[in-house]
Amino acid sequence: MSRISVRLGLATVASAMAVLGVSAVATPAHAVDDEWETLVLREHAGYEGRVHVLYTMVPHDIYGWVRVPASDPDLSTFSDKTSSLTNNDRMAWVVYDDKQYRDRHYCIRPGETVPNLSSSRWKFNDKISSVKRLDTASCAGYPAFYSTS
Ligand SMILES: [Ca+2]
Repeated sequence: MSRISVRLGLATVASAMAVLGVSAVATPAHAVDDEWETLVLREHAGYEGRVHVLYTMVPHDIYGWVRVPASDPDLSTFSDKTSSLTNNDRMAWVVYDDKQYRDRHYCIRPGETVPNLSSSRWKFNDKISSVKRLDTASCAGYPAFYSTS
């Protein structure tokens, strides 16, 4: 049920973007159907291991229920477990070391992926305990995993 709804929703978004002359964000080749349109956390480096996808289900007039990307102030059982991540969403996300969006943090933009959080660039392996969706595609001043220049 949800998979069909998500596909239809994406088609609608893609059509709207085409009308507006906006090109869709390229989806990484390793993404699978269940990982569309949201932030995907993986237990191991290289996008392996258990998957934790950030979304919530909301009622929809036509499709019944649809999946919508959603922040999480407490990753609970997936806290301190993430070793790689991918942003398949249209908006940027900020990942935090502590719950309730606190402590050290990094921003990941739409279409970006981080294959190994243990890299000396970030030293963020098994740290992420909360994740916040921004209302912009840019990092809006938050420190980013990758420089844009
Ligand atoms: Ca943590």
